[in-house]
Amino acid sequence: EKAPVTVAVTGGAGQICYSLLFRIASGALLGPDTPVRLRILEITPALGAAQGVAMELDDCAFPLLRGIDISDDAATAFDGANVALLVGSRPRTKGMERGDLLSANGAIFTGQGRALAEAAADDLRVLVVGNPANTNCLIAMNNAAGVPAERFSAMTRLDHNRAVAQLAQKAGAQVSDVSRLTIWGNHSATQYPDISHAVVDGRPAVDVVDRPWVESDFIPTVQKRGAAIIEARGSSSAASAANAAIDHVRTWLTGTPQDSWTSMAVVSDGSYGVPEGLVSSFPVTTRDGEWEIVQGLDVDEFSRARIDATVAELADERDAVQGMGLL
Ligand code: NAX
Repeated sequence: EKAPVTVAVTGGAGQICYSLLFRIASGALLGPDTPVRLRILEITPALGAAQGVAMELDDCAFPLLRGIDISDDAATAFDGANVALLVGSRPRTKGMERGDLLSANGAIFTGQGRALAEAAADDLRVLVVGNPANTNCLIAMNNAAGVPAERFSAMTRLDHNRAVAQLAQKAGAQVSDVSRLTIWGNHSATQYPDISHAVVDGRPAVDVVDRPWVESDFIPTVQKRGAAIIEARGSSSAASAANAAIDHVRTWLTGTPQDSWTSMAVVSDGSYGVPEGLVSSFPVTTRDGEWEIVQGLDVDEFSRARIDATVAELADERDAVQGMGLL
């Protein structure tokens, strides 16, 4: 039997984790042959609720689940973690300014970055889901001394999956027939879902769908999908976010398909004019737990303006948290 893999998850009592933890324990994250140990981090007042989730995990009698530990101390929760899913964060509440949001999360992600560096396993891989995801990731990455920056990523896979589904529906194709779609930039309403290199059923997507649809329907629908879910469901995306987190890590560990790529927010090396050091979503290929930014794609004027706008927002967020001494 394979050795168990330790997966640390934060925000264990929250709504995303109510779906995510069960998928992990069932084998969806690491495959049907890999036993898993869960280590859950929650804030002190939510420990009881996290305990309740652990009871339900027990009640599933998942054959691959080899233990659940719960803590309100980051270094304890991250002990030996091979994979860390940072889901918990401080959401924006009524009347909160952006600066308040960044500083509240700054306190969380500086501490969690340090705790990961101190306690996690050498092969650690980190996915930040909690918003503002790119900047929270930037903060954790910069505070995790000794952990290579390439081990950190933020989630734009939900945006990517949303874009794939929208394009497939419009084209009358299956989602599995869509490839080479890209989400650029920030996981926010400025993100740029880009179909200019996408392929639908062997044909260039730009030949399959019309430009007005892309500009006035597709792009805003993907950008505002989170708000549309809240409007319809009365609470924010949870199962689809958990599913995207599973997809993100599974793709990272097992690889992208030949001739295609995925979208991941990773540290920029300056590719496509994105300033070095920002955590931005890019077209990315993966293999055996390593990622690479797809090189050499043409960026037309339309795409350039949209990439620049979302990257400018990321640079603003970086400047704000840098000004707070969080990096
Ligand atoms: P919930 O509010 O249901 O759960 C969050 C949980 O995190 C709570 O139980 C809270 O106690 C816990 N928490 C807060 N601070 C913590 C800390 N310092 N350490 C450990 N746990 C802590 O939110 P949920 O719906 O689960 O969403 C979680 C995060 O994902 C939010 O920030 C949300 O904005 C973000 N999302 C990100 C998405 C993405 O694509 N990147 C999409 C879905 C989602 O909106």
